Amino acid sequence: MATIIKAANSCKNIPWQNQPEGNHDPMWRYSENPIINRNPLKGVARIFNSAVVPYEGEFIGVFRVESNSTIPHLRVGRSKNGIDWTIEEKPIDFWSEDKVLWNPNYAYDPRVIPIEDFYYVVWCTDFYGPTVGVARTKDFKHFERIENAFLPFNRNGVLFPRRIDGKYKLLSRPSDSGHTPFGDIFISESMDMIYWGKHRHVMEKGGSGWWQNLKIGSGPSPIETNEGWLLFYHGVTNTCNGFVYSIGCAILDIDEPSIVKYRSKDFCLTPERTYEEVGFVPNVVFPCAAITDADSGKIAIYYGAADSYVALAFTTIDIIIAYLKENHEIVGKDQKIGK
Ligand code: BMA
Repeated sequence: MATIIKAANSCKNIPWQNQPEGNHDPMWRYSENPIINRNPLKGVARIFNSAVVPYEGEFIGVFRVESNSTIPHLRVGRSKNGIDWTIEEKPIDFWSEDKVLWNPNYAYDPRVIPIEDFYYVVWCTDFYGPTVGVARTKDFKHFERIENAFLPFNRNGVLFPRRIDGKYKLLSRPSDSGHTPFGDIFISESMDMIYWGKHRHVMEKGGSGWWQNLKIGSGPSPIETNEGWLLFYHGVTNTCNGFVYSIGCAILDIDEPSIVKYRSKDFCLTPERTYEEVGFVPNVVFPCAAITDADSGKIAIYYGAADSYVALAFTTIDIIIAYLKENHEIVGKDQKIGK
């Protein structure tokens, strides 16, 4: 049975390059990477780990920006083709429900997820240490911040693009307050995006390979397919030279996503290009967004490279699912509802 991406996720003008001749990798890079270079704006040192969605026939995104202070904040960016970006001059202002400015002290690793009438932004925010911040917008001009999803410390909050059994679902990776040397992916649910509970374990670090033996964290919002939810995630290993971040993928059960159906034994993409291996933090590929075209099965993945650049990689639903099934392994209790 061919794998089908659900039709809701159709972007006809998805940024795209065919798989290069002779390339048999599960993902291939855009030949003109990185798409956002260093010092892209006055006073901005780096933009990376950013989230992009199709919007009104073009593209819009929330970008992780580090100005010369090196404190990360979020800005809106716009693009006609998903490749050439204009980033706003100012950080996003977040407003509370009662219209008071409620800006985070720092903000990083955003994901943007359209659900029903809103685009939700989830990011790592400061709340006496890192946790998952949540806001929503309709027009990318006014952002209403709602309650933080969790107590500290937590990161890599990623919403599913629709309710499951009537509930919003949020993946996260409980952590410590620093450069966490551990971490599994968990899932929580909510009726209202405010109160989160019924927490379950989804996936643990580890496996037979080393690339994901230290910690793992969700990447883009899961993609709905007839096989289940396709989740791209980052897997981290520790080396003499520090952490190395690679990209892996998994399929989660469509109705009970705490159950992992398939999980890649080997990475899909690992730092190999200079812009991934050399930068503010070397050896990092960190996916935050995926755009899909249901008709053609094309998938474009936006990832941060070396905490310095935004880069783009491609795959198709057939190629990634074939890779996943050939390279599948069960780790620990991944196939159980993680109670
Ligand atoms: C993680 C996050 C990411 C970053 C990665 C590598 O803890 O902070 O934003 O890309 O470390 O530095």
